[in-house]
Amino acid sequence: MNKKNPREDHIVIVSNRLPFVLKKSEGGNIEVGKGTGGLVTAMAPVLKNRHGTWVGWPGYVQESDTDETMLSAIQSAASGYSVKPVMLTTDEVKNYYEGFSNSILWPLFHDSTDKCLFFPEYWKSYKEVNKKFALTVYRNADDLDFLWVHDYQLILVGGYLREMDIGNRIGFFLHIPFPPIDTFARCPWRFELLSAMLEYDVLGFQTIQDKRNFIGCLASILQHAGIDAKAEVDEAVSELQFDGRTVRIGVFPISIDYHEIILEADKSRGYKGAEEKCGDDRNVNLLGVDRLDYTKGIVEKLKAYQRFLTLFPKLHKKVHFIQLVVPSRGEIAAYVELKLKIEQLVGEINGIFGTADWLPVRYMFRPLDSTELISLYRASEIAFIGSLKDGMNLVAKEYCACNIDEKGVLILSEFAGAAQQFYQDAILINPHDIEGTAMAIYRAFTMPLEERSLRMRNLRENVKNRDVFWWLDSFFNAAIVKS
Ligand code: ADQ
Repeated sequence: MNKKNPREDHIVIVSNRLPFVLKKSEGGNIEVGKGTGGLVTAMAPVLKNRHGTWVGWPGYVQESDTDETMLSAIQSAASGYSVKPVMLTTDEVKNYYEGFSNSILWPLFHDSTDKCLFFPEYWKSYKEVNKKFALTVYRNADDLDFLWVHDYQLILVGGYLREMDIGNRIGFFLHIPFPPIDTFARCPWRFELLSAMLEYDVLGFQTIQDKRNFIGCLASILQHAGIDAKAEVDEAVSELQFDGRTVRIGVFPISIDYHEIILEADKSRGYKGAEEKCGDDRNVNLLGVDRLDYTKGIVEKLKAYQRFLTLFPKLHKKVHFIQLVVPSRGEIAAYVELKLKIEQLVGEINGIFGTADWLPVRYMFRPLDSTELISLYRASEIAFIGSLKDGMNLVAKEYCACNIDEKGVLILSEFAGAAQQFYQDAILINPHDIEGTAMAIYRAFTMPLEERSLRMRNLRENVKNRDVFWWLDSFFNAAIVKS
């Protein structure tokens, strides 16, 4: 039976992390910082606009049941909505978060099965923590709230809510790609994960390819188990019948708060970026902004840049590659190794090509505040995005929005979800093709101003027309039952 339509001005968002991080300093003081990452960037303006409740983990391990100071700091960090923290123990962080979420689902969904550690204790903890999140939602939701669960860490929450017999409509949005059957089928818990996804009323994916992969997996895995779960891929929002309910499956490419970011970008007009000259006389900042992650292709970008410097010695000193990396998942071995590899390559490139007055790569490993980040977007003539696999990639959208002068160039991996939206106006690259990517940097560098402006104007128009509120409305429209 389909549930009552939710009110649109009150949402319960359920995500692994709350949109800020709390830490206890050595002196015992509580520090509240802004969370980073794409989900927070996208969802923070949504709750500011619609109000509601955010259920999530505040990012620290609970020391005692009565950590009241921490709990009140959590609530005061949120403005315009209420916060319901889900506390995790050290074991849960290890097994549910670092384990099942980030050492099974993350690599599995990003074509990196060599990094998957299919440990049963991870699965056990994943189930327990998902149940914990569901219980927090159950205790805090009103009848007409729309319950909106986010991302791969919480796939089972919808199913647990159904077991608790909750009457609300429940949606799920997957921020990362959904893998093809050959990859997904390797997961020992494939059947449980897929069936759990069908417990939602509406399922959202970033791209048509993700939706196609999901429907392909349903057809293969569930139908082999004797469950009829057929859906057409080509419908804008496909429907399938499962357990007496209708499940809607749609594609909703996530976006940014375009108007908010251009207001900020406008303020940073005074920032002196690289000088604008013509042809080979230009001085150009090539900018990379990524979370530390092997899926972002940072190593491949550095190799391509190294190749570019080898191929075009005349352009030395004219190009400055600024690579920002925001720390992420530092407890997981693959991320520690990646950081070392990046630092080694940066050192190698600067050692080989650098001079007393030119550092070919400027590397920063820290989160930047939004003013600094936006200034860098504005001051960079080329954005360089080389994801090996990426759900969407909001950096591409942020860069275009901030490019108020409309002279910048977007180099974008064809394996980022954003490429399906920007393929006509970005320079698309295959990040595995180091030679081709080096040539793409050259092409961006030498692109005539007229062509750059035309492409960037189109890109910005695209982001403006499909901002985060457009995304929200599209998802909501699919969630509502039309009588
Ligand atoms: P992420 O993998 O985190 O998101 P992305 O979409 O690029 O990837 O978002 C990164 C966010 O972090 C951006 O808003 C960016 O501004 C910010 N950021 C990056 N480096 C930073 C730095 N040094 N300092 C400050 N901020 C920094 C996941 C999926 C994506 C999907 C989003 C949203 O992996 O594919 O686009 O969710 O659905």
